[in-house]
Amino acid sequence: MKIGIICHPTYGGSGAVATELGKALAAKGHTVHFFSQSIPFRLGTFSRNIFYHEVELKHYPLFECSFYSLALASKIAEVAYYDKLDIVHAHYAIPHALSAMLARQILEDKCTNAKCFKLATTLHGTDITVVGADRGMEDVVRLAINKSDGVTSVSKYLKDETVRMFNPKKDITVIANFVDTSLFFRSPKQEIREQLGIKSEKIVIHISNFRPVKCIGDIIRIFYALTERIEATLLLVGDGPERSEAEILVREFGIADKVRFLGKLDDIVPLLSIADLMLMPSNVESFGLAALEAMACGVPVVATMAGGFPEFIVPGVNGYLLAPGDIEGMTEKALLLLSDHTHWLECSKACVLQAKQYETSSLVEQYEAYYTRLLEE
Ligand code: GMT
Repeated sequence: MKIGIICHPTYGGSGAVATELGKALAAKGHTVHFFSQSIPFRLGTFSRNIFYHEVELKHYPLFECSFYSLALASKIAEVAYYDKLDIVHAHYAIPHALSAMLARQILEDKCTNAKCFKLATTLHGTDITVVGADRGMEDVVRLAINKSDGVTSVSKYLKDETVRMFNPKKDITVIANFVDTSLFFRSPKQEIREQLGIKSEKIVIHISNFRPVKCIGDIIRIFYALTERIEATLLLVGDGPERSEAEILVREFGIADKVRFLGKLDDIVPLLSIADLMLMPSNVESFGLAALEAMACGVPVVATMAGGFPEFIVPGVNGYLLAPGDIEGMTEKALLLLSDHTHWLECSKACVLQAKQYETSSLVEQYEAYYTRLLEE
């Protein structure tokens, strides 16, 4: 198949899933064209089957905006026409699905096949729960959903939310996030601890784009409570709007020497491999890819009951789930995992087993079957 993938290039789950999907499809012999504003952060490879089309932003003096969606539509139309794309797969409903719709209209008179390409849209979460919930954006998100030939969501939770909020015309297929366990596995290296200046203390980790939904303040509060009982270091990987607030809180609590802001690192396996616990106190999380990747590396996760977490985190077996904002509850479960090594070991093994249920190869097969269905319709 010839597949176009539109994704956000920035540090975040939807870009990661789209890019890993495209790489896996290319490895299976499909031709994959990526469309993005800049090179997706996980692409980092080249192959005869992978093409990358940077969408160039035009700045005109008269306008304050840069018309990304329009430039993207022109680019998709051009590539779809000349490279004869079968499928265009938009990751994140807006603006990506809308740009693909426009590309189809551009091609209307040129294509022998009325639709040129089939449009698949994957809903990742905040396109529905945050942007879609904004009354000013609701109708365009609904249009993006209803005009796609097929819509998938990354969890059952997100499917239910989408049905509740938008009552879409077509059924939504759930295809979960995935992890490549041949790359994400526990392989602890002493030198990583040494490089970070960490001795024998426990390591707590969080990875995200520090958006308000991630509740970074709660992570600092939980970690502060932990340090009153045990020796620990907190590794914060990623960056984003809540970073400054987090730093202020860390200073106020007097724990700056125990908290490391590491920035947007691509290679997270070495850090996950030395981590004892991941904290994910999000108040909205459609799936939680970072948690799945941590589990593949044997790291139990203390998360919230929000969104998709309950679909793969089983309390007491491979992690714990508490209500959003329940700092005390999350601290207590974190302490339980960090102070009872036998329990930690059992959870860690269960995490690895659970992650194998979300192996890249099997989820990529689901996407291939999905594309085939769309093409046959
Ligand atoms: O918030 C993020 O981590 C980024 C966000 C995105 O839109 O890129 O991630 C969303 O998509 C991921 C991949 O499907 C999911 O694993 C995340 O749970 C989801 N984030 C939220 O729902 C907040």
